[in-house]
Amino acid sequence: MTYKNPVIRGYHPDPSICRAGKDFYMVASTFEFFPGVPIFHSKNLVNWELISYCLTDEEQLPLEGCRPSGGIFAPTIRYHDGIFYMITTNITGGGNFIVHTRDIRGKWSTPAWVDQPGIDPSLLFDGGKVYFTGTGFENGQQVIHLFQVDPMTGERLENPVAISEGCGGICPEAPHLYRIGEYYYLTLAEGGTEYGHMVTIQRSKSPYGPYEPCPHNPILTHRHLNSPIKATGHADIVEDQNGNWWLVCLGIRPLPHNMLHNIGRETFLTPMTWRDGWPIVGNGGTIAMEMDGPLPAGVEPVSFDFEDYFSEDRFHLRWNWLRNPEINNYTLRSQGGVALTGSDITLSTPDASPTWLGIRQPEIHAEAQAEFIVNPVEGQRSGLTAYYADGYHYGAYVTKEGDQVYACLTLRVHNIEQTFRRLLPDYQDSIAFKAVADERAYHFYYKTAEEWVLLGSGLAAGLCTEATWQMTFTGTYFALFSERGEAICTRFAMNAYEYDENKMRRL
Ligand code: 6LW
Repeated sequence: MTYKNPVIRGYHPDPSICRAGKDFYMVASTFEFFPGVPIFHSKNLVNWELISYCLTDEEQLPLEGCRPSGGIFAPTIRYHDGIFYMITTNITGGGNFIVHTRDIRGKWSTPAWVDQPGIDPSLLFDGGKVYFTGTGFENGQQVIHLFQVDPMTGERLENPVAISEGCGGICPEAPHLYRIGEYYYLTLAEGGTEYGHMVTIQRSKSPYGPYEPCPHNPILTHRHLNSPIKATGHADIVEDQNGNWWLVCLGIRPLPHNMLHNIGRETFLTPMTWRDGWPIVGNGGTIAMEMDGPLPAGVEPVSFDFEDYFSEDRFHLRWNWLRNPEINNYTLRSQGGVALTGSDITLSTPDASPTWLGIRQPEIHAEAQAEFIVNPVEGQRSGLTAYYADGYHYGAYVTKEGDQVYACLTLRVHNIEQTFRRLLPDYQDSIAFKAVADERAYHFYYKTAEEWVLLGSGLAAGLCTEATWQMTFTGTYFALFSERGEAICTRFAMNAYEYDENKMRRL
């Protein structure tokens, strides 16, 4: 059966997968965004439904003062004896920790902290023992540490053992250990999570080593490939109920004819087979936008459209907040709509939680619309933003200066701002904003009557991971926001379109 990649679109990096019977579950990193670690469910490995989050309260996910791309790094999800475990790292507070649950759609436990530095922790349940693997350092060299751990308490049951320094690439990370037949297999990400990214594998008859590298490492890389998918790495593998093997990994889809990506590292799927005790991944160690494989169930059509009138008594699961939100600033109204109460915290306030409600941009070509009822006070800004981080965002908003109301667009890249303004002499009490993203730019419009009016545009290059002054790992959101006053959003809609090389304008 053929299917299309990415299987989870938009910023969903560092995927980890597990199987419980005929049900598959997948998680991804979330950094400074809240709730933390989304859980997706699938029966066919292609259609993934967002069903919950692992980290849903401040005790599990303290993000106070978290810098852009701080917070939650790579997670691992595993299922053993009726219990789901998720292990990850909060690099802003606490380090490595494990949460668990028997009800994957319900509440997860409080963190069981593991007294071990490093990132990318993983767990292997093997014959009554549980092994932790994660990155570490010895003699200034990045290594992969292993030790036995109590998964309920996080207690380290022995001293860490350095089992690998990687298979020759820089930054050996993202370890996952698997017991397959008589061998323990260790997958790693190497080469760094950018364009040199790759997946390697090695095996041993003991979890403590010594390990022998696969003769055809890297088993997956696009570092050499002219492909719309780049930076493939950070993989996890799973055997389905029919004995077929699959690998999920992260990858990026750069802006066409460019080496910049704005919608983050996404989740890709490829079939995997075994030959002479070593894995063969995808098309000879590469993956594609369309692949074929023995999927465990039929594929449903994928829709990118999303619309929300905020008419339920809870927020749709796709909505995220920045860091730990002041939830009293977000009121779902009985008559529909959400009231956003802005504070003095703005989109540009460093490491803070403005009144901001965002949804990931799933495709380079996408459009978001938001309708507001708002009577702005002096200095208020309420509207729709294309947001990457507190130093990188484009916001269309209504504001008031003196007794005049304006529709504005402010572009913020690094410490540079540019604002476009339109006087609204006949403004009443409602306005709509539209953001149209393509391979070149984000184009913003406002509407107070029948026609959309162009406010201005900001280059997509300004919201790219490669553009940020500090190393970041996330992707662009469309978000509602309000600063220094209240606004009611009555409708939000998003559409997205797979880009077609033939329709692409040459830049
Ligand atoms: C993650 C590391 C990586 O922890 O980037 O893809 C880090 N590789 O393994 C943040 O996503």
